[in-house]
Amino acid sequence: MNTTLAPPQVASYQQNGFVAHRGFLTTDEVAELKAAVLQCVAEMGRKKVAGGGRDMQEEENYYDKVFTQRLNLWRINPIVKRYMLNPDLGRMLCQLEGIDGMRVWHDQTLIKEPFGNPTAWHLDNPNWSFYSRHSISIWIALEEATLENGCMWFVPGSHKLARYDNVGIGTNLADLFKVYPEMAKIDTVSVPMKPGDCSFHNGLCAHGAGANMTRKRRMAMTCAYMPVGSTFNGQQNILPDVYFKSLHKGDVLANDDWNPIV
Ligand SMILES: O=C(O)CCC(=O)C(=O)O
Ligand SMILES: [Fe+2]
Repeated sequence: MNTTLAPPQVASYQQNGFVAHRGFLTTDEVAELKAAVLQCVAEMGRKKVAGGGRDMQEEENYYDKVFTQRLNLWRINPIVKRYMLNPDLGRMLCQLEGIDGMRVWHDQTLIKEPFGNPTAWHLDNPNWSFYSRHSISIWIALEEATLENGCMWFVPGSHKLARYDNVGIGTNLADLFKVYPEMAKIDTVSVPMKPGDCSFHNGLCAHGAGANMTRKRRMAMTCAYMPVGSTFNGQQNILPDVYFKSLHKGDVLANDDWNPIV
């Protein structure tokens, strides 16, 4: 695991809201993490959230054909946990966001299957149970991500324009730009990746991915992180029902079992 960021990478992240980090995992690490993720996917069947999260099932709708999405694998697999909760990764996240501590929000594998739908432009953080200008995700390519099979695209600087208005990930690629027309005036940037490369993106940076026009899947492992001290905003997202019902708006989300510090 190459957890050293060059100062220009940090500066670029803060300016653009995303940055690529090539060669994050070695070939052996990619093989280990990929096998663990595929094992989890096989165990979970159509269940989307592992380890006691909100009950969500995969269906046959448009969104479920954007990718095979399985969340919180870290809760059922020690190998996934070792990677996603790695303290050196935690230090990188804090360095990028310029803050002192991060908790896991949720991990997710996103497998854009052959001929999978595009991932509409969206913001991540407005979907989650806390609002923060310092939430961050890592997106690790476990297989090659290309322009043909749906690599990630970003709108540089959009994290500075975004509010917490939530348009979700719908079927129209560009619905986000109805809410933020100023973002549609910025040139977008694609980030094709080799296996083991990763990118980081801020939870308010606009991003999406193209369709998979190929007969091979595009497999990624991602994890989202929440700044220590973040407070509950009233949204359930993937929180377990019992925990969700126990929360009041404004409570600090500090459950070390559900959202451990990295
Ligand atoms: O993999 C994709 O197509 C989208 C990924 C994404 O939206 C994310 O990691 O936040
Ligand atoms: Fe996203």
